Amino acid sequence: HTSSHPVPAVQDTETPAQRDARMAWWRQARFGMFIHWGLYAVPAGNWQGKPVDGIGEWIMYNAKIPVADYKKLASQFDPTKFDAHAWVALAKAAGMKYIIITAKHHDGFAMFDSKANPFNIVDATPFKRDPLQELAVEAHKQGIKFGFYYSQDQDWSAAGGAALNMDAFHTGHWDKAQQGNFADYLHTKAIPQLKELLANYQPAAPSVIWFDTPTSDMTPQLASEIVTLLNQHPNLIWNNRLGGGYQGDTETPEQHVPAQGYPGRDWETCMTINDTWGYKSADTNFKSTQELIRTLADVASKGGNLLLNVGPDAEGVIPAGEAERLQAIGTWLDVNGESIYGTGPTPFPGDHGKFSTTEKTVGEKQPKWVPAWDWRATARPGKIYIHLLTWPGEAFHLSGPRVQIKKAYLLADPQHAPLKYTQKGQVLDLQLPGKPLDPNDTVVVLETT
Ligand code: FHN
Repeated sequence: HTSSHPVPAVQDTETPAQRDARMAWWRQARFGMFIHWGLYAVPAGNWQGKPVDGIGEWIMYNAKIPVADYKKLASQFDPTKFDAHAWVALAKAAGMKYIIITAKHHDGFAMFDSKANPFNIVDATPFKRDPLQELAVEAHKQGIKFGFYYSQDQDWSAAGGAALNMDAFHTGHWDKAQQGNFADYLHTKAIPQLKELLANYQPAAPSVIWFDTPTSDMTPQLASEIVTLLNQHPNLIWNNRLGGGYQGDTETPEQHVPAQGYPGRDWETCMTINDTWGYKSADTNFKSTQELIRTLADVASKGGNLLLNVGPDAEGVIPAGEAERLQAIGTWLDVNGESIYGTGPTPFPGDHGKFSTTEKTVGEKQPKWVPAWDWRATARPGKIYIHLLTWPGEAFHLSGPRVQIKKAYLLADPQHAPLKYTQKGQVLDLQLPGKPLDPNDTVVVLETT
């Protein structure tokens, strides 16, 4: 194996078969829960009585809150309504197969019991509990995978922690307390905390470390020190946001579904339900259940996973607008999960959308691929699933199947009554009922064996 990395990572040294085995559960999963929860839930988007523009977990940066003032928020953080069992049960009811929670976001506050740094939920708040421990144990009990998001690079409350220089008018830092040496920060905070996260949650050890987001401070040499640690946990999956030239396991498009997915790479779209990751009391701009189900079908049709975010509040409650939508997605998946979990991408290449530069979404500024909600396909050996996202009427015309269709039926029809169709060459004409069984996504199964 050849690798230009100072320390080869698991992806550099494993065989394709070993990789397939390591990624197997993740590729089956298709749908996970992202949780952005931290001190920023206390101000909830407001500072000194005024709303602060931007995403909730960036309030420290956007309002240029001095480190000492931000740290004072910890004394007000007492999420007594937090219920690990209920959160994991909600993820399961939604049909999600894994949970990734912010162990430490860019603000530098650790949501776990950390001996490496006192700015953490056990030492600095009246709550004194480790919610990540409780969640890890519950996830293990309820049989769902669990992982940690960790902001290894940006840390706005530690001396030497990086901050992005977002534009010409701001330097990366706004408080003298942030000045320091990045390598020192890494050696005294980030790496020791990553060690804690990897070691202290037995038997519910994390399955994923979700890094976010490298700056130029993360040199290949520094990143390789983290890789040395990751290499001690051979089953771990980690994303492409470590930095230092490491590609990791997964591509991580944010707030959009890529036009063609990433053929040959594992990938996962992360997305908010409203317009913020961390809780903002004023943001109730929730996407519809229909849009979320369509997005899941879109992602699956390109062979990816959807990591859908919730932003619990400072009491430890997942906003009702988010929980309700998750329940509704779960209801759809109860009937239609076969067309999502463990499926492969569409056998019918072609575009279902267009690029737009005007689309405004959180986090990214590049042109976005804007989906058309016509139909999508997913597949597994012997079966093709046609996801009808907009009802085509009583006739559906499909160009493309290269194999003889043996039977067609609606997945949501408990009888699986056969649908009439004609197939001539690579053209299939399907007769459908006048109305969809489910306006969100009615799935037609085409059996090919
Ligand atoms: O800056 C963060 C943001 O707050 C959020 O955590 C997202 C989630 O993918 N990641 C970063 C931006 O890429």
